[in-house]
Amino acid sequence: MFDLMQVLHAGNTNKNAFKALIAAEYSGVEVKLVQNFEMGVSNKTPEFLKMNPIGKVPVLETPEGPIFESNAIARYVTRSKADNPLFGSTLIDSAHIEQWIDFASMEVDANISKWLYPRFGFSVYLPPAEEAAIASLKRALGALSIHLASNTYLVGHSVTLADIILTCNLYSGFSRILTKSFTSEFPHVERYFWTMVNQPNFKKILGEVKQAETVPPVASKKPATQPKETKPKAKAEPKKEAKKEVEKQPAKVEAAEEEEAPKPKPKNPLDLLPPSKMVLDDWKRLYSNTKTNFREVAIKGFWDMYDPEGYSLWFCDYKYNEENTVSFVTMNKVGGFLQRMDLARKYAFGKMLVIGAEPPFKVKGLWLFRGQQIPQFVLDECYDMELYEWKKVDITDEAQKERVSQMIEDCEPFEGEPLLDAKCFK
Ligand SMILES: N[C@@H](CCC(=O)N[C@@H](CS)C(=O)NCC(=O)O)C(=O)O
Repeated sequence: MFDLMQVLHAGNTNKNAFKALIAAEYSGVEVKLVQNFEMGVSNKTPEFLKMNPIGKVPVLETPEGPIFESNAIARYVTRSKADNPLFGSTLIDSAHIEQWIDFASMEVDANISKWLYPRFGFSVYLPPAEEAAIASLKRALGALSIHLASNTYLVGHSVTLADIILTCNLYSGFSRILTKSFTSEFPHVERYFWTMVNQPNFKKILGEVKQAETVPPVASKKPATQPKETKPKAKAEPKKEAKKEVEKQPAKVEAAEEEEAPKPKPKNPLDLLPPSKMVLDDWKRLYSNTKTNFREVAIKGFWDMYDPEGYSLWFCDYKYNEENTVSFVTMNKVGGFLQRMDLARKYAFGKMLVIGAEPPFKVKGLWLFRGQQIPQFVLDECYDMELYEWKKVDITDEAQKERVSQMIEDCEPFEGEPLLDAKCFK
């Protein structure tokens, strides 16, 4: 066991650095985070580049020499304590711990980063690449959720290094892009994540964790750069060992790797519209809770609640149905669209139908939006919008009204054809 000091170079919001700091808490190993680390400055000095020639953080300075790559650092910190249970006690447990560490890095972290960083403007934003990243992330979280349905921890019956690394990766996602509507598909992952971040050793480093409420909009076109860390802010804790050159700082929960402190959000123009008697959440609740007599209860309720002054209804029709030759690809495409509409959750309700018994499948939808127009921020932020023809519903036309009702209730056959899928945005 090495008692000598280990010094971690990184900003105090870096989730990769948190891995080692949390492992240190569990292991009773002393790791100090350097003070006043400045991203882009501290990691570009000749001294730093001697420790890590690629100039990235974190780097751990140890009495035996420097180490880079956060997983390697976390392993070293963990191994600093002999027979550390964080590494498991049998060969197979250790192998499983390594397995989940690789899974956390390659399947979870990599896909969260591919989704998040282009949105922050750190790399090029390409919608199909985003769709692929989300699909891969869902696949990973689906598998993880199955494992966690019957396991409290990834391996064995207590926290291991695999839990620490996975939780830090999930933390990056939950706090910045994985909204509740996204994570609710993976209930066991949710339960696991909140259990982990509330363990005292995690909480000490991560602080109070808050789930992202919206998917960050795509940043205005910026030249693609590497993610930057927030410049450390003034310390929130009084110094305990004032004379020490380096000192442990409380980890901040603010968006790690963002370039600037977030600016106050401008109000959404839809919040400035005259109040409406229709309460969107009431409708969504009625929709979700109606299990029988849907026509008499939910559809009737919808028309009773509908406020044509405060809201508008829209039909949409996919422009490229001839491309919809593979059922699951078509369904995934619609799923991706709904995912990207997350930013409009407070202002919209939607139904999307995939129609037909044979390919090519038709995709048609119905949307309810706050206001009389399709909200501009939706047109700006959600690229799928332009893949559809949009037509405002004329509710004085009974046929159109009936079509609205049929779409809400997934009426089958719809326009003479069976439904392959019906998805709801609520
Ligand atoms: N795989 C590396 C990732 C390191 C990394 O990408 N670090 C980012 C901050 S999270 C960085 O230092 N970026 C600065 C740069 O690219 O110059 C690890 O886990 O340590």
